[in-house]
Amino acid sequence: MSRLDDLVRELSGKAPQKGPLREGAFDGSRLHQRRIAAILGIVLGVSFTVCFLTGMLSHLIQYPPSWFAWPAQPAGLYRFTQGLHVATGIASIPLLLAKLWTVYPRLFRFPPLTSVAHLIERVALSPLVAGALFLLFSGIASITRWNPWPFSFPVAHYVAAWITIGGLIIHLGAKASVLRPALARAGTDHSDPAATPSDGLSRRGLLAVVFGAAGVLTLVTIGQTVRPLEWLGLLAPRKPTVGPQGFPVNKTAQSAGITAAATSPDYRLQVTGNIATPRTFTLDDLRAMPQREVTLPIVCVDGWSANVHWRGISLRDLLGSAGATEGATVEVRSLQVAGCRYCTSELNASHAWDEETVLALEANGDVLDLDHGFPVRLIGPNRPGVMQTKWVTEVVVR
Ligand SMILES: Nc1nc2c(c(=O)[nH]1)N[C@H]1C(S)=C(S)[C@@H](COP(=O)(O)O)O[C@H]1N2
Ligand SMILES: [Mo]
Repeated sequence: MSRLDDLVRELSGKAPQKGPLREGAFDGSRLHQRRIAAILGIVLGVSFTVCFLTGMLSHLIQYPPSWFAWPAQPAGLYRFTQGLHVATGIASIPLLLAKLWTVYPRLFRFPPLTSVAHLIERVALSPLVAGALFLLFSGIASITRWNPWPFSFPVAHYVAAWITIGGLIIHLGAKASVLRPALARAGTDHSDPAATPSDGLSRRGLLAVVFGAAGVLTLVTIGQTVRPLEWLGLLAPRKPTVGPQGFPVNKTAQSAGITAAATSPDYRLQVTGNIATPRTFTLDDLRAMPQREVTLPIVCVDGWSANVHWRGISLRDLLGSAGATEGATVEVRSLQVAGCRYCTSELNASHAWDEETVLALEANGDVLDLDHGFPVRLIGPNRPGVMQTKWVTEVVVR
């Protein structure tokens, strides 16, 4: 190993006398200092890990493997975890930028490589830095509904998350031994001479600015899911009370191409699949059935949520009266056939049979707006918005 290490050092050549690689090029700044890098690293590591875990959870809920079943209760859990996902992602932006700025002089250190272990550590930085930048950038693009890429956002975001967390684990392994000294002995770093100029931003000042920025960004966006802070949501992509019937619309009936089918007198709701006899209902049939009222939020994966009072047919009652076996899983299908990412959704047994899962005909006291899924939309507790299918026309029992 030491031969290899010698070779790596040899390849680095001689120390240059000029430019950022010369010795002491960054010695004048106390802000490019280990302690700052370590503190920012810890806070960023925590926010990234929370963001990663909540993101993986959201992925599991939307694409459940056989061993995973997300429960329908507690009803508001997904609202919390997804709010946290988007909030930690947003707060990570100033943290990441500050961290990169604090450590960038290290790219210019001489010799660039000192050992094989150092080489591996350096190489692992590229997936970490590139992955983190991509995750935050694509995430922000997505919640502001800007989709310029030729690839699928959820797939790319998911793959990048694994690459980034891999890079983070290697980085933590490499830095574990220097973390404690960096935190404990402020001022021993060679790039932190005692004789730093007394003007300019202090270390504490830098941290205050960075954490302050993260805090302010959180405050002016979190109102999209935390109702009491809605008035503060200057930069929130969505105002949860703005839209027909007092809540937002992502996909309009027109853009889904279902206006004619949804408003036609020929509209039917069918119950099919694993039941003795398939059943068909007109809208009048549905209105004549016993109605259930629930207050449940729409929780968009984009991080906004809106409380709505719904009224409609209990899915559980409908399944029961159609003779479905209790515990059967269900797929609901929309009238929408174009641009279909969310034209169907699966309900596991917990969601299909939960007391609060409803095929809604009304929202906030009025017949459903066409843009909210008229004549019938699915609404269930503890589900991502993407799984709350609008313009439902078929319930398939599995
Ligand atoms: N058929 C259909 N249902 C759908 C969608 C859709 O595009 N098509 N969008 C989903 C999304 S992303 C959310 S957040 C909820 C609420 O979306 P809305 O704001 O468009 O009503 O409905 C869901 N149901
Ligand atoms: Mo959504």
